[in-house]
Amino acid sequence: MRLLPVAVFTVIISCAGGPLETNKFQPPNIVLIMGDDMGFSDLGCYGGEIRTPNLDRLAANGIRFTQFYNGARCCPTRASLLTGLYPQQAGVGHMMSDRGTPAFKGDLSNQAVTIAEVLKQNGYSTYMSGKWHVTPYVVESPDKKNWPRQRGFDKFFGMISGAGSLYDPRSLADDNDYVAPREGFYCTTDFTDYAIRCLEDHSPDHPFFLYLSYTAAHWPMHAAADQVAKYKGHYDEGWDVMRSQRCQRMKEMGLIEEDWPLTPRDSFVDPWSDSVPDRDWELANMEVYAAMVDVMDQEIGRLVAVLESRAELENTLIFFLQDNGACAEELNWVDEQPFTQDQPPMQPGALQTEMIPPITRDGKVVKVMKDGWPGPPDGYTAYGLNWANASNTPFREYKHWVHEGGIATPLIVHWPAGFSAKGEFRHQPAHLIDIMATCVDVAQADYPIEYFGNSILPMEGESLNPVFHDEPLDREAIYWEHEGNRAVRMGKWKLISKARKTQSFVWDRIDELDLAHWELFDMEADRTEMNDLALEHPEMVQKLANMWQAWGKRTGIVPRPN
Ligand SMILES: [Ca+2]
Repeated sequence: MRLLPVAVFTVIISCAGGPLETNKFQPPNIVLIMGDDMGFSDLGCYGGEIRTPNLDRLAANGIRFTQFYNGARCCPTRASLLTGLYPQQAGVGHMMSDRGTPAFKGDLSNQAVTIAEVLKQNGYSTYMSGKWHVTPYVVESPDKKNWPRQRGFDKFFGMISGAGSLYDPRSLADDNDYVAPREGFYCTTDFTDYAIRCLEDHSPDHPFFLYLSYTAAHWPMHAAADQVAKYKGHYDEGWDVMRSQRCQRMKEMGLIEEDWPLTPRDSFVDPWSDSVPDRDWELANMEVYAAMVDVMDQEIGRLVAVLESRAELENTLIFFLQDNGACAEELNWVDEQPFTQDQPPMQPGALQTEMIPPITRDGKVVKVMKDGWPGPPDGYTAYGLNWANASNTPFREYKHWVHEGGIATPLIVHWPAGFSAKGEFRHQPAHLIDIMATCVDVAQADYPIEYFGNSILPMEGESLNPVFHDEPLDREAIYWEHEGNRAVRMGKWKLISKARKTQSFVWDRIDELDLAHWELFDMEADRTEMNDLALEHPEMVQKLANMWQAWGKRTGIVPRPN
């Protein structure tokens, strides 16, 4: 375990023989902040045109990872992030339904511990605000064994489930009880308010861990009109211009290489023109999306200001990341809404249990996608594939897939007392599993072999602390599986197989080593995954596919349940 010279404070204690100098390790506070369903290049400090001065400031005074990876979707990412295991080892290989094997139980495994459980045992106070989404959402008499309070958090306010209205989210809970939102509730603001209250009530005689998990900028596109107004007209030149401008900025920043080609516009996206179908509705979606990210950044600024005012910013390790790539979902699976006319307002205190509320709290019918308008509570829209393609510049594919557009995320790390680098990039590939290992390392914490009688799987990740100091990361490979999409990254090589939807996925065939369906990319020469080298390097395909298969068996993914 590395000792951090800058985080070691000298104290003098008295003893019989006179003053004795000794070193007292001061573990850092840890703040882990995550955005939801965002593209790789949305933030200003990752090439985006959305105004994110607070995250940009953390990046300028810290480091940015250029090849950090998540788990392609909300729940697997959260399970992996919280436990330092691959999602399947933590019991959340897919969503929150039980598919019959431990890897796909859809509920956090008792062979996993959360970062909060580990740090709490090592003297930290542990707070969580925001989206949980690693246990099933049950309305009546839920089993709460995997709610945050039972998984290591001293305090919790947020959503047990995944998506919902940002004004009236379903499954909102305060500690162990479902609650209704206050008047004027908005997820991003209220989650931050709660996090700030935790910090203000925290006694500084010991460190804290805060997990702040926003639902911005997951659909629906919800933001206040005054925030959206700031982006009015900003996207009138359309998604093609947005893509080329982002790509250019990323190259100028040194975030991506000059010779990596921008991926072509997704074949399902129309070239932008003023006569593109539903032009104004499309533009309004992107304006609201930008406002959602902007508001999140403002709220992060508010939290950082509290740390600063309490003189805690210096020795607080802050992470910011996103849970999956931009989301191309267009809600085309949504049934018709039950009401066509406005209804009486909901009773104060009535719980919201619907992902898409049929009415707003004041009784207006909630209208979905093109029946509605982005922004206010009675609209329930997604920005869809058109803008997701631009949001993920320069990559291809989206949330769900394990191409770079699905799994590449910014990772901003800020910790003035921990490392001296300012504004630098780190190009080492790293993954969610490394966050637990990093927390254990910098807190000099013990990671349990056994927890409340259950044997605990060893951590899968590596501490990123050496990378903070620009030292290499020692690892063999990183692996993914989501909905039958498979990938492995070893050094510069990345092998990918996309699940074939025409064959009702490949659940029953995942044991086959099907060379024809693998793509191989040299990520140093071609991070945008444009030049498939599988036929040129069949031996590398075989090697990596064998590694993936061994990993799949070790983690319980293979054989795949029906
Ligand atoms: Ca997500």
